Amino acid sequence: SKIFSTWIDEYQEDARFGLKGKIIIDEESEFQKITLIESKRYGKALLLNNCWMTAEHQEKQYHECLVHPALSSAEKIYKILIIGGGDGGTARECLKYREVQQIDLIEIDRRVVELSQKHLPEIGGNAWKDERLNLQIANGINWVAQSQDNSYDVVIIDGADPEGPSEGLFNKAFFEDCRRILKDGGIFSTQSESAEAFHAIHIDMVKIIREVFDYASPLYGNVPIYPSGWWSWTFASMKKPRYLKPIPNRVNEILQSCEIWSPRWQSGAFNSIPAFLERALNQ
Ligand code: PUT
Repeated sequence: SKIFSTWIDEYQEDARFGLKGKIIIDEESEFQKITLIESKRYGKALLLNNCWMTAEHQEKQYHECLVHPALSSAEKIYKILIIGGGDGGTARECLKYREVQQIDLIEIDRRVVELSQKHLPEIGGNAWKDERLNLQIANGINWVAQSQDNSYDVVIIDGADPEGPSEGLFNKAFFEDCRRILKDGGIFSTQSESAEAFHAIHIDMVKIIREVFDYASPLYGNVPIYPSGWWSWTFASMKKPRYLKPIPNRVNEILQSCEIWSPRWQSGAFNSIPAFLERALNQ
């Protein structure tokens, strides 16, 4: 019988964000502490180094928002790079588009993939069996550094928070390499933390991405288990803010399968920037 009696919390400066549940897995991988829990409210959920990563019944809030503003709008979407994303949810959303021919999914921690495939199979869904998916267990920063110029149509950074193996996914040198490997007409997408719980990190990130790309815009949405529940993703491109204009054929292809994302939602989310954030980003 299931007894959801333990509080599992992510602790952040004077606040904690938690679920009642039961711990299924608690182990140290080569890279980090991995915890899997089962909760009544959001189903099974994954934490890395005690920070919430994903949960069965609210992962769409995160994955749809990270993927669709980029894939619905990039000039081409033949070849996609995902750094991180070992739970498979980002790949699953990308594979909804028939135009996608190849996804290189570079996850540093083999155990994240193995445990997600076993305990969170619905998140990756059919992605794990899709021939278009090239899963590599490797260091994403090295992968980007070693990739040729102009080699990807979309680059998606689906890392954890800026500590442990994900720390190097938040700096200018890395973003510059991402721009270098992006094709003309391509779109860069990254999770960019909470504008409330990790205010300084979020603002710095958006500002640095704006220094690297011609255009970059944060998009705000909700992921209830993450600190503050208010999350952000940042999209960037060269020459024009290409991520603001979903292509109608692609929209028609995916719209019915989305729980959160739609062109209307996206437009609101890009525009719902609170005044204090707009000021902070413009300083
Ligand atoms: N890729 C998941 C982001 C995690 C935020 N805590």
